[in-house]
Amino acid sequence: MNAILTEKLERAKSIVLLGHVRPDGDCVGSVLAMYLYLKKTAPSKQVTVCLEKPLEKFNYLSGFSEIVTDADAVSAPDLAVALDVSDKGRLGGFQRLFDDAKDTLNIDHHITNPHFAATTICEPEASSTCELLYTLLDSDQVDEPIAAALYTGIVTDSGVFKYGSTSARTMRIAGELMEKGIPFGEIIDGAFYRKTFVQNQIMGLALLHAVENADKTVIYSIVTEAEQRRLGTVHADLDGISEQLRLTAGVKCAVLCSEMEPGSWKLSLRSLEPVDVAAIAMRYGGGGHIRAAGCTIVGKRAEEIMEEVIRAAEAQLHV
Ligand SMILES: [Mn+2]
Repeated sequence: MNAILTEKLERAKSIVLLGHVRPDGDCVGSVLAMYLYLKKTAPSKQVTVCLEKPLEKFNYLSGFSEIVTDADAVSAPDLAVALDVSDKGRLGGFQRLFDDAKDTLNIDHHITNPHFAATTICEPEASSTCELLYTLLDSDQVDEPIAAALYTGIVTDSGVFKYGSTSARTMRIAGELMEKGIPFGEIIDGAFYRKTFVQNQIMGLALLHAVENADKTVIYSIVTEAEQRRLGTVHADLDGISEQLRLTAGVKCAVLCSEMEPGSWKLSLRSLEPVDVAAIAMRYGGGGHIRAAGCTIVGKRAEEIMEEVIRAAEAQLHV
C-alpha cells in the first residue's frame, strides 16, 4: 500500500470516510472500496462511511446498507478521509466531521483541488478517484466486492471508457479488476445505462419532439413543466437526453431546453468541434466545459431562446 496512506492509517484508531454532496458512482465506489479494504486489511480499526443518501441504483455494492447518512450519529474521528471531494464545501453536512478530525486526508482527481486537507493525494490525470485509489492499494488484497466498487467508479467517471480522461492505465486497471471476477456487464448497465420506465418515457418524448436546424447541424428539444408533471419525472430523470441528441448523425450542437418551473428554462448543451457551448452558456450566466455546458434562463419564451442559441452556434460553425 502507498506509504503516506499506510502511515496515516497506522496512527488512527477511528476513521471516517467521506464523499461529496449528491454522490455519483465514483464517489460511492471509492468510499465503499476504501471501506471494504480497511474492514478486510485492518479489522481492529473503527471505520465508518458517511455519505448523503446515494442513488438506489448503486445498492448492488457491498457495504451499501452500512452507509451512515446522519452526520450527527457519528463522532469526530482520529482520521477523516475525503474521497472524490474537489473542495471542502462539497462535503456538505459532513464538513464538521472533517473539521473536527485529528488528521485529514483527501484522495481526489480534480485539477481544481485546492489541497484543503492536511495531506492531499490528487492526480488530475486519473480518470476517476477509483482509478487513483487502486494504485494506492495492495492489489493482492483487492477482492471481488472491492473490485466491483472500484470498477463502478471508473466506468461512471469515464463514461464507460469514452471521455478524454480514459488512458491506457485506466484500461489496464479495469482489466485487473475484471480478473477479480466482477460481473462487469451488469455493473456497466446498472451504474451507467439502465433507466427507469419514466426516464425512458421522457427521453422518448424529448427525441420525438426534437427539431433540426442550421442544415441539420443544430438539434434541440423543448420539454415543458406540464409534460414532466404528466409523466411524473423529477429533473434528474432528464439526465442523458442532451447527450443522446448530440449523438444524432451530422449534429454539431445539441440543446435540451427543459422547464424547471413555469417560465424557468434550463439549457443542457452538448457539442462537437468546433462548437464551444461553454461560450454560449456563459452569455446567460451559465458555464461548464467546451463540449458540455448549461445555464438557466428566466423571462423568455423557449422558442425565442432556441432562436438565439441556434444563431450563436451557427456563427461558430461558419467562421
Ligand atoms: Mn470522480
